[in-house]
Amino acid sequence: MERIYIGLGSNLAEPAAQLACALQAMAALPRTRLAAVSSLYSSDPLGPPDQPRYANAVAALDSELMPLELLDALQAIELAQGRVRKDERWGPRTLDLDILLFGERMLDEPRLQVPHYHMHARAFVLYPLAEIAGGGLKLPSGQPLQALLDACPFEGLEVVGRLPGMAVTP
Ligand code: A4P
Ligand code: MG
Repeated sequence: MERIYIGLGSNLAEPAAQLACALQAMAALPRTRLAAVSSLYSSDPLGPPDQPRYANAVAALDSELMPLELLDALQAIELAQGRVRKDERWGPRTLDLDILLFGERMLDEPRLQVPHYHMHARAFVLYPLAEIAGGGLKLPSGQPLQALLDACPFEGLEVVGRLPGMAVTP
């Protein structure tokens, strides 16, 4: 059983509902328990500016799935919720599920890099992650989450509530 943190993002087709639906789907994965969910955040889009604001959250899973099994499962959830992969980088999407941390693992495979390559400087990842993991969490590099938070202002980010029916705490 390993503790895994997932970053959720959406900025199309009722973003908050997309995240709630994705949480239900993750909770239903085999050999997996949904252990914690952050508040729901609204964030300025990173990437092309002519796109709607994002809904973001972070969830903790306890799972016996192997990393690539989990990635397959998450991509199936993205597809089930209407995700269309486009060429435009960082463009709008109905659902993005990123594996931020997978236990203590450092993975560098063609389909999967963990820790997630962009988590270190993104407020919409770091603040919800800290909410459920605590600033004392250490990355596999040994770097404390708190050090990343100190270098990343709470900017363009807003707590907008809880995800419906998801008041799950550690
Ligand atoms: N992949 C490799 N490592 C991982 C991982 N740790 N977790 C591979 C998940 N996937 C991983 O992902 C492309 C490929 O990355 C996958 O096929 C998988 O094998 P994708 O979801 O198809 O592409 P993407 O998400 O468009 O690209 P990228 O570079 O991952 O984008 P990001 O970094 O996810 O950024 N602004 C706000 N405010 N909030 C957001 O949530 N999100 C993005 C997307 C842009 N701007 C945003 C937000
Ligand atoms: Mg992604």
